[in-house]
Amino acid sequence: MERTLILVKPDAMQRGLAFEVLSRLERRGLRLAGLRLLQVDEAMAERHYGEHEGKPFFAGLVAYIISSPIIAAVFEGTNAVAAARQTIGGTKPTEAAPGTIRGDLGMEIGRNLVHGSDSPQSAEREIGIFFEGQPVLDWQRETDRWVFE
Ligand code: IDP
Ligand code: MG
Repeated sequence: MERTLILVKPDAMQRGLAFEVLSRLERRGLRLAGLRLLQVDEAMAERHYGEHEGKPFFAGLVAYIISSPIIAAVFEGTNAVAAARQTIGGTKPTEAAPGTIRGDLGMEIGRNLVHGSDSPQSAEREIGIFFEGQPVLDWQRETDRWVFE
């Protein structure tokens, strides 16, 4: 089944919203397959956000993501990447739809609470960064047939 990499970013950690973020994704129907609390270092941040290197916000983005511990999670399900990004909402919280994590809980693009992979290929790359040598489980829930057709 498709997997996506979710990060609960430092602002959500600091604001006590970590499980609010994870809970919304879990309640959507996505199945948790991996979970870690970790401190990202600069090298890991630059690897994860490599596509944004050279952009004016890159230094601030790296500083933000290493500014406190974060939670990395792997969620899976049918179209997990698209489902998670829909629940997360648009990058800019003031333009994100109400009912989304960013639309309900965020104010600024540089404090937008959560990361979700943008494609299955990105998910695979990002899971490799955050779960290298760490367990990601294959399991079934009794309720899966009520969520996935
Ligand atoms: P995404 O997180 O919705 O996929 P991306 O365009 O991949 O958005 O950007 C990655 C992250 O970089 C965003 O979530 C946000 O934290 C930060 N970011 C993107 N654009 C800006 C900007 O213009 N100013 C400040 N931070 C930005
Ligand atoms: Mg992105």
